[in-house]
Amino acid sequence: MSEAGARTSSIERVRAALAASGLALEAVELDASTRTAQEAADAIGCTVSQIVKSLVFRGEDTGEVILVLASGTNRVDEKHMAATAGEVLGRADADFVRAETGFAIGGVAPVGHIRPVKTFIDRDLQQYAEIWAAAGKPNAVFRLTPDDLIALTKGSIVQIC
Ligand code: 5CA
Repeated sequence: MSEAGARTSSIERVRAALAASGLALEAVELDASTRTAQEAADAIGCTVSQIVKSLVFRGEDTGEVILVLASGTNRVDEKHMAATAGEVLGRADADFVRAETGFAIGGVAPVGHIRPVKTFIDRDLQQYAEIWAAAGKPNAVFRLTPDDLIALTKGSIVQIC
């Protein structure tokens, strides 16, 4: 992890990114676990589809980190995403995720990464008035709209499966 990443906690990085966006978005810490999409939906009282899963991949040709923001019930079709990304996306392990994003699995947020990350957004998220994403800790989330997600991440909207 970089010096800056080591000094700032994961949730603080998310809060700083939300504040810098100028959008009225707030990370909240819940009493219950939000470590998985199902747990997050149960704790929030929304559907699993409204949870934004932040899935980290490693481009097999470039070694580049790629973030796929997926609706909680969708599974990335790896062949399809390879065509979209222009290279095969390999699964990232927990150590790679932490080293490259500054987040531990279960708390990977769409924003507040320790360095900029190429981002794809699941178009299925567009249908919801509100969605929820992880905020850097396994019990922290924030509510946003699909338009907020695009504005925050500058991600490309794609079909992921
Ligand atoms: N906090 C919730 C959403 S609010 C959350 O982080 N959900 S998640 O779906 O984005 O994160 C869990 C995901 O991490 C799993 O879907 C899985 O793709 C990935 N994951 C879980 N365990 C591992 C592991 N050991 N190595 C790599 N990826 C993992």
